Amino acid sequence: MEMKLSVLVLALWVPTIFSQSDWWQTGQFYQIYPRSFKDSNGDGIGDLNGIREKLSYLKDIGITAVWLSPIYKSPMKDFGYDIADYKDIQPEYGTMADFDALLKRANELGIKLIMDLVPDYTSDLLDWFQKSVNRVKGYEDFYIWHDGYPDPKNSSNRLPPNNWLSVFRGSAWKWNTKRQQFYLHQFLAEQPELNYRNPLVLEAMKDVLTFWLDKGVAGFRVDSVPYIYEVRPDSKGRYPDEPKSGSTDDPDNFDYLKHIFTQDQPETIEFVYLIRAFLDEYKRKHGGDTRVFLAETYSPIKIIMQYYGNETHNGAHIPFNFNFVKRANATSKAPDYAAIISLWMDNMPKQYTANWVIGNHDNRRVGSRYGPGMIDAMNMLLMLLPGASVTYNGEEIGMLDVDISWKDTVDPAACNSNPQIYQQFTRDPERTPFQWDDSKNAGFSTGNKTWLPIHPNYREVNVKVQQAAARSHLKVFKDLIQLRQTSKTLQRGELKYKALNDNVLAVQRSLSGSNTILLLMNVSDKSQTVYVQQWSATIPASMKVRIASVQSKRNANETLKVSSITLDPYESLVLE
Ligand SMILES: *[C@@H]1O[C@H](CO)[C@@H](O)[C@H](O)[C@H]1NC(C)=O
Ligand SMILES: *[C@@H]1O[C@H](CO)[C@@H](O)[C@H](O)[C@H]1NC(C)=O
Ligand SMILES: *[C@@H]1O[C@H](CO)[C@@H](O)[C@H](O)[C@H]1NC(C)=O
Ligand SMILES: *[C@@H]1O[C@H](CO)[C@@H](O)[C@H](O)[C@H]1NC(C)=O
Ligand SMILES: *[C@@H]1O[C@H](CO)[C@@H](O)[C@H](O)[C@H]1NC(C)=O
Ligand SMILES: CC(=O)N[C@H]1CO[C@H](CO)[C@@H](O)[C@@H]1O
Repeated sequence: MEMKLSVLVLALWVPTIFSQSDWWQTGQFYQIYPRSFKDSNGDGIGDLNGIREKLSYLKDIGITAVWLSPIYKSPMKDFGYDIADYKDIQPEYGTMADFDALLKRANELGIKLIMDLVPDYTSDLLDWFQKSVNRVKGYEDFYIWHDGYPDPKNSSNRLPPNNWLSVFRGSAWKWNTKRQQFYLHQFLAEQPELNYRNPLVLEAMKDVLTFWLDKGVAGFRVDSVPYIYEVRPDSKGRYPDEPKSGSTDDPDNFDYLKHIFTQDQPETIEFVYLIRAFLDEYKRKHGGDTRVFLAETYSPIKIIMQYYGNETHNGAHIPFNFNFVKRANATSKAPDYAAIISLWMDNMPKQYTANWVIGNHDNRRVGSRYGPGMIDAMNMLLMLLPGASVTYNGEEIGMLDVDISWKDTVDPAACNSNPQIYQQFTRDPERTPFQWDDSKNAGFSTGNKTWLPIHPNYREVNVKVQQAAARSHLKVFKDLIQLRQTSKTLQRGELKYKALNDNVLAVQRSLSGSNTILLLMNVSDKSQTVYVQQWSATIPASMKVRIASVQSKRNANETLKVSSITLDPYESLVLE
């Protein structure tokens, strides 16, 4: 009897203990692409003062934390992912004083600011590389250098060390005439790979982390994580070739090879644990909130789970879950969505926090990828699933891709190809300027030219219009965040989900003592009736509409008999 009582007490206590979730676990993360967010000085390029001006908008819609794509000094060969000074600001974006003012304003509003750290490679203009080229003592092995091999057909030529390819096409090795060696670049030739087998490189990167942590940033989104290490060369200094993938005949295409020696090496997992330990140690020493670690990785699920941590080591708080981005599109059916949810939830050990990403600066916009009818549905899914949500700027108003001609194309991933195939590679369409209002340049810039064209739909699709409209994507988005922030069920309730048929996905969140929340989304263009209680007996007989997609004829607070619900094409409903 006594025994039973203590079990009962424990059972009552456990949920309260577990309910102490850290700030990031149920947070709404928002990615700003600084070049396209808001231009404050009319040069057609977004900047830090522009971001500062718009922070109150982000506060108003309920954003917890903002991560900024790189703003460091850069020759902009890859729009900032080629860093020429890790401790300075790109002049087009402003000054360090502007950054400090931005951070101060963010702190006032209670929005966390997260920097994009690019640790895998640097710009070739960074002094580390210049010193390495010149074999300055201490920098000789900062990068990955190799003699290559004599060319039997041409005595004045040398052949690269092996067949490895650059993500941006062609050989990943480039001959440096000054040093008379090849260096490795997995991205642009102007982005040489750092050599983490040299412990000084990790120390240099920790120094960068400390610089920004001391300023007060809330953490880092770490770029290109899988590429940090390459396989160790053999005793003769040889790097092995990678095998062909069989997925394309184009030998310059990165997908031509299987990247077994250049991605997700065991040392890369260890690197992630070291960075996490460094951030945890910083918090122990300096106090304050958890400094978060968001990791960019498109790796196989088993590897991503290792990036979370192992039995003894913690890794990234948020190893990005890109499965909605990579595995779903306009042709996906409800069972495909259910499978994507399972893929994460069934593989993730229970002690970790899930996260969901539906868009970013490297992938097609949600409305262009799934079709405009799915914009609200995808935001609902993002906000109702357990864990952190990650939104790319513009997805809250349903911005669409812009068709960009070869002439106007600026993304190196596309410029390195040709006019026939560039559209496969270009990332410009999802990077166009943010649409604030219906004035010149969508309110993004007062200049005469913007760095990428504005979407012609900007008069209808913009923040101002959607704030004024009775129903809009922005209102749905804001209502969803408000629900996340106030609903205990969404913060820590159980998750249940099912494809009720080929076209309707149901997601149920429930917590004893708190309202049940149900998402129904029709992913197709026809209407149909579903019987959700046949699926889940814990769904109440009648529920209130909390949030309805813009296509819906239903109104908030309308009561629905749940025994049978007919959804219009693409209609999505959040019921409570
Ligand atoms: C031999 O290699 C050098 C250096 O790469 C190159 O400039 C030259 O054109 C090559 N000669 C022939 C005949 O291919
Ligand atoms: C966890 O990772 C650390 C660091 O890489 C490693 O030393 C340790 O063996 C791993 N533990 C397990 C159980 O795999
Ligand atoms: C859409 O996604 C499915 C897998 O869900 C895939 O087989 C198909 O190739 C994708 N289509 C496009 C156009 O990307
Ligand atoms: C923009 O164009 C107008 C009209 O052509 C011109 O007067 C003005 O000087 C231009 N502004 C800039 C910043 O180039
Ligand atoms: C729905 O009900 C809530 C609370 O009862 C109220 O605050 C809200 O204004 C209502 N919404 C609509 C659209 O009627
Ligand atoms: C709810 C639902 O699935 N409704 C319809 C959605 O569209 C599909 C196919 O286009 C219909 O078959 C469903 O009945």
